[in-house]
Parts: sequence; C-alpha cells; structure tokens
Amino acid sequence: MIVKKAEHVITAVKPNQYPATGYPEIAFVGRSNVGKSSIINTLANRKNLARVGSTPGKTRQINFFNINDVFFLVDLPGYGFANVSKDLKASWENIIETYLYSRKENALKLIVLLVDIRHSPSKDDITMHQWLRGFGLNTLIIATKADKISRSQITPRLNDIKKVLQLGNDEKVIPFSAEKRIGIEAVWSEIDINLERFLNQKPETIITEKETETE
Ligand SMILES: Nc1nc2c(ncn2[C@@H]2O[C@H](COP(=O)(O)OP(=O)(O)OP(=O)(O)O)[C@@H](O)[C@H]2O)c(=O)[nH]1
Ligand SMILES: [Mg+2]
Repeated sequence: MIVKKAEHVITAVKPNQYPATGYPEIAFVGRSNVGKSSIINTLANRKNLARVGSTPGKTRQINFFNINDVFFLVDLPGYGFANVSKDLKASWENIIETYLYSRKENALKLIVLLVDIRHSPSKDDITMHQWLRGFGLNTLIIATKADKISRSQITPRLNDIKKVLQLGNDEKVIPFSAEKRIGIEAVWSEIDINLERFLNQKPETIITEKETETE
C-alpha cells in the first residue's frame, strides 16, 4: 500500500462522534502500551500521526485516521492497564466495547489484535480474542516489539502465542517491530486483502475525487 494521504480526522468517544463517511475501518486493539499507536504511525509512514507514549494509557479515546480517502485506521484505547481507577478503567472498556458493537456489522472490516511478542497473551488478551471470534470479525494477530528478542526466539514465541490463543493451523501471528520496521509488508498485505474483499477492487486502484480534480 502506498500511503499518499494520512490524516487525523477526529477524536471520538461516542458513536455519534464517529465519522459518517462510510469508509471501511481497520481497528487496532490490545493491552495498553503494546504498540497500537506506534504500528499506525509505522504503517502510515508518519512519525507523529498517532500519539505514542512511554507510560501506558496514552490513548484514552478513539482516533480515526483517513488513509488515501479510501479507509480509516482506527486507534483504540488500550485495556488491562492496572494503575488506573476502577471508574477510568470501566470508561475505557466501555469506549472499546461500544465501538466494536456499533461498527461490527458494517464499517469494521478487520480487527488487528496486538500482543507483546515477549509475553504469553494475558487473560484480557484471551478474553478479547474469544470475544472477537464470537462476533465473527476478521481478526489479524500481530506480535509487537519483535526487536526486543533475538531472531532465534521469534518462532518459539509465536508458537507460544498461537498455543495460548488456541489458534487453528491456518491462523497466523505476524511478528512486527515499529522500531526496526519489521513486518510492514506482511501487515499491509493482510489489510489489502480484507479491503479488496469489501471494495471489490484493489484499494490502490481507487482514484479519489480530490486526485482527479488536481490532475
Ligand atoms: N522497542 C520497541 N518499542 C516499541 C515498539 N512499538 C512501540 N514501542 C514503545 O512502546 C511504548 C508504547 O507504544 P504505544 O504505541 O504508545 O502503545 P499503545 O498500545 O498505543 O499504548 P496506549 O495508547 O497506552 O494503549 C512506547 O514507548 C513505544 O515507543 C517496537 O516495535 N519496539
Ligand atoms: Mg496508543
């Protein structure tokens, strides 16, 4: 995917604040600090499109990023962050849940579930994965921060993640690193496949009105 345009459109909490453009959406879920905002920046090839933070809980609302006037990458708040009050935790979980419920039937074409390659998926990860499965959503699992382990550890770590999430033989986990730019092509290719299925054409072949105007 060649990203010609990547633009923050809106920060939203409630469904009536979500964009009404009707573009398909690819959303990123996972524990706080796992690298959701970082992967969006890396895929979009922009440094500061989504806000990245060293302290967990950086993204507290939903951010929609317009890619090429064709689809949205959606950055969701993280779950499983222990050091927040019960009320705040409930509010984030509610934001994630509300988004998934209101978008699952139409706009949401792919959910990307991120897990840290260094650790076995947490209880929250397992719950989230089962939940997404139950919804019947297309789910792509990505193991982040692959630069933090040695090459020889990658396959055993991926196997552990597959085992804990009880993945079938045809379900893959893609190793990724925003830091070392590992796995970008593999992730784009999965996103493209899902968009193509929905758009009935390769996303890159879509020429937007704005482009034709300037030509
Ligand atoms: N080494 C390494 N660090 C990474 C990678 N991806 C993200 N990080 C770091 O991990 C921290 C969290 O990254 P974010 O992208 O903000 O994580 P997030 O999932 O959006 O976090 P919340 O918004 O809190 O849910 C930051 O310090 C990033 O620099 C990676 O591939 N490799
Ligand atoms: Mg974030």
